Amino acid sequence: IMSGFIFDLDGVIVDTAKYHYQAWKQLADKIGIEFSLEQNEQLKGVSRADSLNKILEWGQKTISNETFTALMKEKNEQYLDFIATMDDNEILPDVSKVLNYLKTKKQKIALGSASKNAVQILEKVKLTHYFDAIVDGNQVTNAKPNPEVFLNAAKQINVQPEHCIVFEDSLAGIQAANIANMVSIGIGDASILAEADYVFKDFSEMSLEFIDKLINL
Ligand code: B16
Ligand code: MG
Repeated sequence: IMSGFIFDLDGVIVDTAKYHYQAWKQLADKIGIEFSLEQNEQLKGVSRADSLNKILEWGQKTISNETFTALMKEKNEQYLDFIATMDDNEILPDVSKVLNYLKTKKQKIALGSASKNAVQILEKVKLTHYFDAIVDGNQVTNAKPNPEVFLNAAKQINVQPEHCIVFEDSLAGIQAANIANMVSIGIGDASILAEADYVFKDFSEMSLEFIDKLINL
């Protein structure tokens, strides 16, 4: 029996949200827009361009296309400076344990992330070898809650969507998994992720018996 396990990256495998926040915050300060942690919450799972659009909207600012491109580049360079300092200590609790368990059970594992920096981040935290397929922001045109990223991942690991399980920390990602007809598992705050089939604070709350249940879907 085999299932496909699709992991979101930011907020599920590593906490890069804090680096996104710092990079956007610096940029927002520079262009004179206020930007709070609560607003950052709304950028989870959202693409780089859509994130900048939201920040500009919040600040009621309009800018030229050239400036928009330049600001995106500036934010990403700042973000990459943070990423450069990452190592495997930044893997979230029990992620490695779950990946190992799935490997010993010969399950298919895929990444389904909106980030264009996903490959680089997996390399930094030394988890690349677990993944049978990596689908990231470079291969997807429709952002979550559109299910494209997860359907694409399912196809690459050759598992029917009904036999795929998605781990996600963003509401948009949970909605994408539900639309794709996959089992949606929220990682994080149950009040934010209420639409998920199951919610866990993190992987340390998930038993191996529960994972066995998912394998035998
Ligand atoms: P980048 P995920 C998402 O990653 C982040 O949650 C979101 O905050 C970010 O804007 C997006 O990636 C794009 O990231 O600028 O690196 O391309 O949660 O889908 O793994
Ligand atoms: Mg995420």
